[in-house]
Amino acid sequence: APLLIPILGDQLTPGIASLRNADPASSILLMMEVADETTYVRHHKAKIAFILSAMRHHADRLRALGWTVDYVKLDQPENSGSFTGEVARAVARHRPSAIHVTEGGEWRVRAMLEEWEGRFGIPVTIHEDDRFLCSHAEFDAWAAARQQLRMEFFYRDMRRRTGLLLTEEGEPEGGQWNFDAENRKPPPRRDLLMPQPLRFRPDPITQDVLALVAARFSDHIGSLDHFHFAVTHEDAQRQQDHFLDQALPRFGDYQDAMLTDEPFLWHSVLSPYINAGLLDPLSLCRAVEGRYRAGRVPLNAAEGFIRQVIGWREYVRGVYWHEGPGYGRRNALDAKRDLPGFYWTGKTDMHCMARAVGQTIDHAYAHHIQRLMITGNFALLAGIAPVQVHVWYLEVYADAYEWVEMPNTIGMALFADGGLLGSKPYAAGGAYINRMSDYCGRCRYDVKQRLGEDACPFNALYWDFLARNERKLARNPRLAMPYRNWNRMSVEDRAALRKQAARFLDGLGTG
Ligand code: FAD
Ligand code: DLZ
Ligand code: SF4
Repeated sequence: APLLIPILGDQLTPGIASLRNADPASSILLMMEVADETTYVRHHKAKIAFILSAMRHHADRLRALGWTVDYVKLDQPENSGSFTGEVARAVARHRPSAIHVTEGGEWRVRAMLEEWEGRFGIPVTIHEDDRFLCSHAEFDAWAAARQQLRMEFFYRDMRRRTGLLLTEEGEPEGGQWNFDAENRKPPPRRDLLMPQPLRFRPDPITQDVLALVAARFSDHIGSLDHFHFAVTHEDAQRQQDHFLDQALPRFGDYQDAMLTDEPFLWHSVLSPYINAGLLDPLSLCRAVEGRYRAGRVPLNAAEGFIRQVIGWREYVRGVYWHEGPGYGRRNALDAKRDLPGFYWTGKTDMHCMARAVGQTIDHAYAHHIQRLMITGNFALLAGIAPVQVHVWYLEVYADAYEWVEMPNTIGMALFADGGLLGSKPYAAGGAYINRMSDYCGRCRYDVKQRLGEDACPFNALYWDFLARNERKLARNPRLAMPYRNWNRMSVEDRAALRKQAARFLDGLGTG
């Protein structure tokens, strides 16, 4: 009897753990397009199209490598609509002796896989996903040894472990672990020489998927008109090389910058490929280091990029699994407001929000500072219920899987975990947005005003956020200065700001 090996939609890596010791002659690989996965949240159309097309291309690649792949398409009439239902049908079809599978990327899927052995009555081996540098046990051991889980210390361990950007003596290149202070330049003026990610023309497989998604998920957010993703390993690799040549040299300088009409700037736009398994994160980091060693990119760019991947990416995954399935329900600041309707349409006269949401609808992409300091910051200041914000981020980005999205949203953007992930909330008024973008110059609001019809909403919201959460946040040493400024204001000024915020918040529609 054969071995049955289900390959999930974000496991599109030929060397995935469950395949490593398997024999192509006696194994059947199962790939499943299922309704449950396309609708457990209402994913952006382009996200669904990317995953399904990448799955179909990957199945062809696996066949070319000699594997037998049993592939279930979404619109097959017998399709049961769930992983467990499809594995049940495959068990009946192939009568396997055992199942091998690589662990899923979220608690929901983990629970399903753990139930299979009892349900099907054959041995089920769940392999750890070793495409990550840090195993569950290693992260737990790291976390157990300390009071606070700070990314910076975790990151240094990952640098030591990989040897990335270390001198021969084992010291950090450039004498410093972290060059973040050199990664905060405001944006330059927009010009035609700014790099753009490659755009890949849909082949017949992708065209089929685009038609399927357009017909079946017409009520999901997002446009398919701008679909540009790579859906094969080769094309993802092309985008990686393009990034290394064109954008990486200035990635460091402009990591936090935002420009109207430049959705991508010097970012890599590689996260969908890394997360689905089309690109290997460690090889990517070694290539980045190679560019630095060859004198082709400055240290602040190479270090900044590598920190995001072996630092932040590994760290948020560790936190997700370490904190357990209840992490997504945390709400340390007791935020209860409904998500405003313009998160779905981009229709708001706040230009920064309209642009960040608008490009999200068009491309299923926004870069980190847009996610954190525009849409995230607004949700934080306005006190939007964390679960609603989490579902939004999980739906709208092509790179979104719970293990990476949830800690970024619940922890980093919303401070809903009470400071486990970040030492203070990333709250900012209009001045920050104005410094890091060209948005405010095109906005109907005046970023310099705090009160009145034309005042930038972020300003009153910022002070209202501090006031509303004074009991919970005033003792945070990193907020001492803003609270001092707040308490220095006159009683009348404070009341006027709170009234301004209340009026704005009362006018937010949901939808
Ligand atoms: P670049 O700026 O080019 O960065 C390079 C790579 O570093 C990324 O491809 C990514 O793999 C990694 N990276 C950078 N920052 C982070 C981070 N904070 N956490 C994990 N990896 C990181 N990233 C996701 O991959 N999926 C998500 O669902 C997701 N949701 C987010 C939600 C919020 C509220 C916030 C604030 C951030 C979120 N991020 C998420 C992190 C980050 O914004 C994206 O990884 C990044 O914008 C992807 O674009 P890029 O590939 O151009 O990244
Ligand atoms: C996100 C997603 C979508 C939209 N569709 C599928 C699918 O049809 N089949 C599949 O195997 N996986 C899909 N995924 C990814 C899964 O929801 C899930 O996040 C991962 O498989 C868990 O590791
Ligand atoms: Fe955003 Fe305020 Fe600037 Fe308008 S003025 S773009 S609302 S920060």
